[in-house]
Amino acid sequence: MKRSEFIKTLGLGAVGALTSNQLLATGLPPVAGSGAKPLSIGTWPFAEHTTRASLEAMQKGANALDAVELGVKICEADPRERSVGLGGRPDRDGRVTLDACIMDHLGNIGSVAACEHVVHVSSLARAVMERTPHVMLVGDGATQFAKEQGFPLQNLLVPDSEAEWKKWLEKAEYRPIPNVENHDTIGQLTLDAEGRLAGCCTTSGMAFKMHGRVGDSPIIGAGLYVDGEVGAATATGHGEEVIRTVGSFRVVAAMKSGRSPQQACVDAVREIHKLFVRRGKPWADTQIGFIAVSTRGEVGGYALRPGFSYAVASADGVRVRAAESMLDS
Ligand code: SD4
Repeated sequence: MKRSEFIKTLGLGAVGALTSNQLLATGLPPVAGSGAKPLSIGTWPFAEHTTRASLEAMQKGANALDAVELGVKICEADPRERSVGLGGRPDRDGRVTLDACIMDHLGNIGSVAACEHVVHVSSLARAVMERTPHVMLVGDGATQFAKEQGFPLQNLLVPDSEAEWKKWLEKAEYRPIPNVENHDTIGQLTLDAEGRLAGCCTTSGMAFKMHGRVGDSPIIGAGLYVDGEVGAATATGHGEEVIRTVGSFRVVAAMKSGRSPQQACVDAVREIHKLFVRRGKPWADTQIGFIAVSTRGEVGGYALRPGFSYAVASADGVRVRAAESMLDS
């Protein structure tokens, strides 16, 4: 099935299928004086489709939060995307555990980590944000909450991912692969017509990780950060390194002190590299990428090594850009 057909089966690509109430039920006050056009930016080439869907939704009046959730859900539901949602690669015990978080421009946050059996962990993270007094639920507690909230529970391990895991088991040396080949976490940021920002990050994390391992993606400040007065950032790649440096917060903090989104992403990658050097750790197999957007709609993206790309969807069209990198290979 072609991706466009797949999106249609989800009923997500056709934004027109959403009721105007769904699109306009923002519940969020607009930011006064903003003239920003809707824009969305997301990690990796598959974000071409998800950012387009988010942009179209915002062009029809959706707010940034609804639009970002709508976009990443396309990726979560696609079994061909092997690092996100349904079809995600399992941990070393063969269990698919997902991480996700979501944040709006007011500082509302929700997150789930090491969550099993739920495809749309982005929506579950949003439910944590909107329907609990907490900001993060993990493991069985997250799945239990999903059940209580009426989320369907299902097996997320698809045959291709299972076969890959079984092949990996033949050698069974415990070396989870950070990112060079097994990438594809989706981190997406949206800026709506009213100047509101939102972001969401969702992943099955590092392939063949230890059961219970949590990466940066569900951790606010690490995998995602949104400051409604400044900008937003999200990360992909070797989560342990992004957590160590509080990566996405670092990017937004740099933007707050006057750096452009591009400069701020560069700074964050350099800092990670500096800590590798300082700790005497090898970085040959690792990859880290950041993307960022300012409230003015400027965007940036940068990676440790070549191969990272991101999509930008705006009134100018939808484009996948190869990110510049610190290293040559
Ligand atoms: C993690 N940052 O779990 C995620 C993995 C990732 O692209 O981004 N892959 O560490």
